Amino acid sequence: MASPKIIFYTNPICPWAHRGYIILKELGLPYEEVVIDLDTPREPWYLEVNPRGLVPSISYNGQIITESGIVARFLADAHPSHLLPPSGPVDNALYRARLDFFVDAFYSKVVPHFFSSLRATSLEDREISTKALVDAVAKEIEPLLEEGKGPFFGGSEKLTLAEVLSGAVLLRIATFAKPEYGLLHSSLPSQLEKLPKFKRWFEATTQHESVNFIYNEEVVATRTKQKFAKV
Ligand SMILES: N[C@@H](CCC(=O)N[C@@H](CS)C(=O)NCC(=O)O)C(=O)O
Repeated sequence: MASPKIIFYTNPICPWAHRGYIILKELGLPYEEVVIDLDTPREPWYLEVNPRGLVPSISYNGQIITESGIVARFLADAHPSHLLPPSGPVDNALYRARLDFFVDAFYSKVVPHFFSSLRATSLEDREISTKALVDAVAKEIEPLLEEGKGPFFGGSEKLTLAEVLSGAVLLRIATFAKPEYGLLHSSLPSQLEKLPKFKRWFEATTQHESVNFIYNEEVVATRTKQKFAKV
């Protein structure tokens, strides 16, 4: 198949746009990058691309697709690869349902505690949300990961759509817990390390080049600090 013409409207500091960088790199698709300034009101031309004014969006052979999860799923479906099997037969459909459930568990059960922890204004509150985050990983994520096979979702040796969708948050957890940034409780990494399957998944994902090639932790941490200081 000839390469599609892809324009990627993005901003590298945005965790949702980060999903787009990961999947485009992993699929080896060429694209034109258009960085949208998030500090100023969106220009009218961009509101025509995405009336919500958010990044990411893509233009794929002239068709606009918005919302990071939908963009990622579309690209994975349009370009079959190790990231996601086609939807049939039933075993594939079942695998996709399991992957969707895993990503849902991560975002609905774990990530809210990550945000509570960032917003905590006292050490006590931060400790409470840190414990809640670790407990949620133990209850919701650890049992869904495979042992003894590849480190990625479903025991895959290669990256999957699950890591495309969660890698940006995993990188931020690793960064924000560093003492120099102090955005999360410094005991978080050592607590998470006690969960062996999560630890392996976390390390393999955050060390994967397609996940981290765009990530500038200093810029992201500084910006996040400013944002939460304002809040
Ligand atoms: N649900 C959207 C969220 C995207 C989003 O919130 N993007 C932020 C940057 S990280 C944005 O464009 N903000 C611009 C604004 O709110 O004005 C997605 O997954 O694509």
